[in-house]
Amino acid sequence: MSLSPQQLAAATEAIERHQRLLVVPHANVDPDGLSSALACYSVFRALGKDVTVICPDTPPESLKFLPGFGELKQEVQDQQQFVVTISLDEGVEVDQVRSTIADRRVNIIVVPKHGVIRPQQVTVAPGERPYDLLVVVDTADLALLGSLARDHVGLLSEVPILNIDHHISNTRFGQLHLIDPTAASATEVLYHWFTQTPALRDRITPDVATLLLTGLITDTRSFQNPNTTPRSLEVAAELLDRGARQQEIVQHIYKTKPLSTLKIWGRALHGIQMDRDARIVWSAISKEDLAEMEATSKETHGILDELISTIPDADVYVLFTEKEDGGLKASLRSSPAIDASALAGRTYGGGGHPRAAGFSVARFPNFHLQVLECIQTLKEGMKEQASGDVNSGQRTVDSGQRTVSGGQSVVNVQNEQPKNALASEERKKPDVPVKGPQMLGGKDVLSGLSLDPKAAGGTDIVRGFGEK
Ligand SMILES: [Mn+2]
Repeated sequence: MSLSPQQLAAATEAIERHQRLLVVPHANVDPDGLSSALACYSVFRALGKDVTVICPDTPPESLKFLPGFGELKQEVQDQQQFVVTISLDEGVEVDQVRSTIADRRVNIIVVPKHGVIRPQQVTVAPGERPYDLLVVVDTADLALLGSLARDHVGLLSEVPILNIDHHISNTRFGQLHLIDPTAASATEVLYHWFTQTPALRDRITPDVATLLLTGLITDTRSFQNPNTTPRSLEVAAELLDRGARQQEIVQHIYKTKPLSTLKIWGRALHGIQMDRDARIVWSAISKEDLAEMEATSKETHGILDELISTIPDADVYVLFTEKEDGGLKASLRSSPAIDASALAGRTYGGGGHPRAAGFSVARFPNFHLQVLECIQTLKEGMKEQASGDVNSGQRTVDSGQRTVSGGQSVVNVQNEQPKNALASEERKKPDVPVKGPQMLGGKDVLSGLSLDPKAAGGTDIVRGFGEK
């Protein structure tokens, strides 16, 4: 599915008709979301619009190189405006306007030069909102805007929304849609729109091209993911032609990782466990690991994709992270054999997408024991799915230890949007390239990672944890 000329024209017309634009990506922003937002910022500004671009969280340091990064605001200014209007009679001029606030009363004092102002000439009405159009990018569901969605319900419901996305799971919120699930990134959708529209085509400066290419490179993992289409490669080539600075992107995204991130990745890779019979691979990062490596739980982002590409011979991949403020976050990826979203939902009330999902556990006495319990539960869930017995085994929450925080899991889900792997699934391609062990020279994959294969063999799990 691609975008119709009518959809593109409607989006362009919306931009032309409105003046005060607010551009937002999803919370837990990723490079595609941020690049899309900044590309919109740049292009709409060039059209003479007043544009505010929001990054709902602290933007990652690694993305500081993105053109326009300094323009990002974190807070939406959306205070109510209340307007008192006085319609003046012919010939009446105003000499002074003053206001006082006292005893919880606001008094507006209008002194006419001559003539009279009568009460019936006064009207009151809510003023205009600071924004007249919202452009939401790379966001499958409004809830994924996080605090912005919670704190600005009025804004989201009253101001028209242009929804630009490439997730097949997009809920089609808003009044105008540019949603193309066959696009590898939100920036690819933007590229299509901009190049098909004469008024926007010339606005693709080398800076904008760099932004668009950043989203494309990161959402395809440098064109490694199966969501990479001939079209994405063409778009990349055209962006290079338009002056996109590919080396700058690669340098900043892939070749500059803080030491803390490398250390925490090392810890996660070293701690890989695998149950060969159950075909599940996992690793766990505790609060102590994070503190020791001076890393944050956000730095574990990306480890799972690394796990999948290095250990292809499993059905479920899980990364458990103990969060700084307590609680556990589990991120799941799966082969086509397992529906990760159903698995996360049935076991721990989480959710996500068929191939990428997540869940949270709010409280537990011991992180590592909780991880083992989760693995056991997930294995049971996998068995149920394999046997097609999807209606039994709904887990009951025992003794209140395990509570799933709704808000947290919503945020997780965005994290777990596969880089549009879903769109490729539509095209009936396998998401994870089927690589047999022979591709690793017939050697045990785990020994290839210089891990003790015994400790990772599934039987020695507890001992593995006991060492920590
Ligand atoms: Mn994206």
